[in-house]
Amino acid sequence: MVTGSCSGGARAVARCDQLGLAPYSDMMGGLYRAYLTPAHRATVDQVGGWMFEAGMSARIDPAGNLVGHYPGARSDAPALIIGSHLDSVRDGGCYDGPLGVMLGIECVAALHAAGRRLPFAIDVYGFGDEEGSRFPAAMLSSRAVAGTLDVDLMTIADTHGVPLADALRDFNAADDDEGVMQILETAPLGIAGFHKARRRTGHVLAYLEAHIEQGPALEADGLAVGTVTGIAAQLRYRVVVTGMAGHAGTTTMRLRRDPLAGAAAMVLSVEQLARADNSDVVATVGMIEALPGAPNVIPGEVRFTIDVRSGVETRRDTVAEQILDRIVEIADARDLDFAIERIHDLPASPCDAALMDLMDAALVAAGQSPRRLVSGAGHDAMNMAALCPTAMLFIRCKGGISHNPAEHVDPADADIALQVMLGFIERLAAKHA
Ligand code: HGY
Ligand code: MN
Ligand code: MN
Repeated sequence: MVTGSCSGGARAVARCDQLGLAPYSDMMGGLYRAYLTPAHRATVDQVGGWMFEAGMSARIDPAGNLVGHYPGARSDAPALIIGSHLDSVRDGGCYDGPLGVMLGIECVAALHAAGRRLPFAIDVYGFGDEEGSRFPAAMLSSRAVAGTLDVDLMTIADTHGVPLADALRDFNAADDDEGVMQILETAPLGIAGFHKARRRTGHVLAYLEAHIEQGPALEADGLAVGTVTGIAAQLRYRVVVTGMAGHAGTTTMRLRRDPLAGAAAMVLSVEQLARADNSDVVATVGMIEALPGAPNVIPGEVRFTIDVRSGVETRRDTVAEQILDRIVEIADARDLDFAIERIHDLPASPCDAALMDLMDAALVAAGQSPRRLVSGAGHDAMNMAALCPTAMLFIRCKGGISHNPAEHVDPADADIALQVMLGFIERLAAKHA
């Protein structure tokens, strides 16, 4: 039984800290690493070097994912994929995503140091786009791997109007002579080849993702790690409300068609309807923009997003329906025009029962009390479930804080997670010996 060096978890945390600074961030004074930006490319080059040191070959796949490969005992062995994402939200924390990639690297480093070859290969994925913080649709790169992409890639552009195709071209062309190592690049196929990131079903044994909990449950129970039972279903919309721009000083209140006042009523209804459902449903307006955006101009147009989630798809859908109906009522009452576009619909994704049992056994063997919990946050695992059975391990994070620079993980908890992951891998190997 291979056990990671006690510094493996601490090294994983330290590497996440290192990636939280320039040149691995697109923003000064904080962390924002967006898909296919120079910061993302610098990160891929650096993490590719760490994969190489751990005994893997590394490549960039056609969707801009970093893939480290550790061969199995047989050349045609199926793969266990261990992964998470390298991108971040704006002004995010260092561990949401990268910690799962670094711990995957640490698992391979421990196996490589022990000269251990398994009945399966291990591919460690650093997915490029999980947060959807640059382009409108989220999780593009793990959906490409899983073969579940349902968006027209040619029409996707970021808020600066940069098409996904151009961003991918620039990312592939980036000169990585500063990189720690020459990454064996797949031929940069450009947007036409994006779908070629897809992995063949039947050749992937399972998917394992370690991730911070991003919630308070483990900390409240005094536990370092827990086994994830499944991931909540997620609907995301973009709403545009249109009224009549006007002079703030001369337009009487009676004559106004103010889309921002209307949007404010809509935003409040999102909160009210989610609360009223009195269930696990959560609904959020995370982005709002008033145009033209001047203090002395009544806005002409307002754009905002709505994110609705629940562990139970029908509950999610019921509240989403109520929200959309209320938006229609408010727009009609205020003589506003509106358009609602669904950005994505991600179904609830249960983790695999047999893999959860392996995870629990590995937890107990590592001296931890087994604890199962659902994930309200979305993860690449929800897409990989279309390709293979999935397992997730949650790691305690301070105060459950995430999507916030105050995100914090105790290196000792990361060490425990590494031991549990290695125990999971060994149990999976025993099943497939
Ligand atoms: O939105 C989420 O739950 C994830 O952080 N992308
Ligand atoms: Mn995440
Ligand atoms: Mn996140």
